[in-house]
Amino acid sequence: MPAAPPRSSRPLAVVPPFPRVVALAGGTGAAKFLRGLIRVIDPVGITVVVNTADDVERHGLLVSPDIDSVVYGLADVHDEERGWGLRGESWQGLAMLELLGDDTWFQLGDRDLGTHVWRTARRRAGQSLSQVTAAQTRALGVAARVLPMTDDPVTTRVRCAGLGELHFQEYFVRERCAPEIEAIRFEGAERSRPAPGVLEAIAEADAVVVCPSNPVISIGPILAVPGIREALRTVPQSVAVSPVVNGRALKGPTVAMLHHAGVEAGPAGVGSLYADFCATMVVDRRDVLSVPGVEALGMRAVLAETVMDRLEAAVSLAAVVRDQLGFDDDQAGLPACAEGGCLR
Ligand code: FO1
Repeated sequence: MPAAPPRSSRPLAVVPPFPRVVALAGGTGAAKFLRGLIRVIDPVGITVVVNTADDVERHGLLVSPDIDSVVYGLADVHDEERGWGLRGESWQGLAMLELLGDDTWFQLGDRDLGTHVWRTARRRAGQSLSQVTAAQTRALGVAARVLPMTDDPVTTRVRCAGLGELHFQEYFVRERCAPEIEAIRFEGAERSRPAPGVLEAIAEADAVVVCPSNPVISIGPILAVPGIREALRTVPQSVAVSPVVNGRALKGPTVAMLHHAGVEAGPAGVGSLYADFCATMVVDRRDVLSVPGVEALGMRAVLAETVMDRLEAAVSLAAVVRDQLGFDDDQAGLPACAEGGCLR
């Protein structure tokens, strides 16, 4: 009898029937875009790595605004019009806090307060932010994986003319982005470690997608966590969506922040912050004149409608991104009805 062939000690590679995508995300713009992405690419293969440098403690509660925007968006309970928090909110808790004399410039709705009470109890009982976030996504029926960029404390501090150094939320919400910015730093970033699963997800990813978030204060802190930027350079496919349209951001201080970072407040300026790990930039169709500037960075520029005023617009934009990554409908792992036909 011939001898049996030697058995390989290497496990068979199992290729999942959907693309593995890592999305880098801030708050409002990312939440809108991701609602589209999960309708054109199977959410089971999507890992969202979220900025946590905006996290803040209010009234003794731990608030993670960008994680909540992403999770609420994916769970379809986000208030799209306001850009943060939950739809159908009431504000009785905040009114009571005000009556009791607390500062209430950072508005927390009653249902949203439930999230922060729940998160704070678990964190104070010793669970990490990534453990709590995993439980949050499970409870809200979110199929995509949502990971904080780190479980370590990282805080964006903004030094403002005449006011000294402010917490990001003091600059953004309390001062309404009015003060002149002198300096921005991500306190704790250099000592932070990527949260469990972040580097593994990047190493296994077929593609990285940079959501249309503020490149300086939303994506910047993620890239400042040691190891993440280097890992992203090894991912085969990459697309970023420009958050700037016609020289303006749809929400927030993106333009002021880009000026502060010393780059042009347009797609080429955004691209210059990503060019070392990102091959393609989706540029708004109104910014056609910025295409040569993006291409001069060695990136491919693709024109599309990037304003997501309706869910259908987010789905169309996400489909452009999916096509640029080279995944067709079948490879995206979704049933034929998913794109366009099954919008909730
Ligand atoms: N943004 C505001 O402009 N005003 C607020 O009062 C406010 C409260 C708030 C509460 C919970 C939460 O998750 C987000 C909240 N945001 C508020 C948004 C948040 O400040 C920013 O969108 C992000 O930090 C930037 O991505």
